[in-house]
Amino acid sequence: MKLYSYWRSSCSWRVRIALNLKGVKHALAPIHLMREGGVQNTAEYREMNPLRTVPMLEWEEDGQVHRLAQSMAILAYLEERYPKPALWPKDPLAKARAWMLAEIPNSAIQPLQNLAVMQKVKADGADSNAWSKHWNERGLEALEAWARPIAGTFLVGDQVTIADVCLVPQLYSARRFGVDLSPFPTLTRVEQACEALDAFARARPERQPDAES
Ligand SMILES: N[C@@H](CCC(=O)N[C@@H](CS)C(=O)NCC(=O)O)C(=O)O
Repeated sequence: MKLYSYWRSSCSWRVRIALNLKGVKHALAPIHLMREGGVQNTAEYREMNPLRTVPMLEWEEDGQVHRLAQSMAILAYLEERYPKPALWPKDPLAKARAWMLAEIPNSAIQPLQNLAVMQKVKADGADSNAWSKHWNERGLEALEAWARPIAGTFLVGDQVTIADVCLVPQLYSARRFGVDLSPFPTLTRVEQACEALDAFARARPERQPDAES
């Protein structure tokens, strides 16, 4: 399998964690989101992924090339294909909770801090960093409040779930935007537990082949 990824992309990072946890052999194809207007915007990449985003997973099967974009769809596919360890709990309520918590970074924070959105906000004359910081704070407040009564070692009980996979990259982004994480003790405690796992550690931006200093 080949993962089109950018070292600092939080959505790529989610997929890197899942591939590591599930022990799926893969190669990384770095897509530089900033250089020369962004490789994601080239005709060649747009041909493969018209939304011009990473991550994108590519593999060959039965003589055909298959591609998937959108981190949540990729994670769901990996879950079906490589069920162990499961990232969605079996218990219906725990499963829905894990998905709910994952959706806060996925749909209430990351889309608003995405590079293309920040570029547009800046072009329209606003402070794009303050914009992203605001949406991170708002989303993380909600995530902390939902997680506090149900967290164990991880966000939903004592097993890593999809919620943790989305949490760790989001906290990294929040720090980049200058968010004070002290009001979110549950989130930072769970982050520490995740970072102690090799699969999470190996997925960190600075450990990627395209990492920059
Ligand atoms: N919902 C998508 C979002 C993908 C996305 O926005 N990726 C960012 C990096 S985290 C990107 O490629 N941005 C490129 C750009 O904005 O030009 C997913 O979960 O994969």
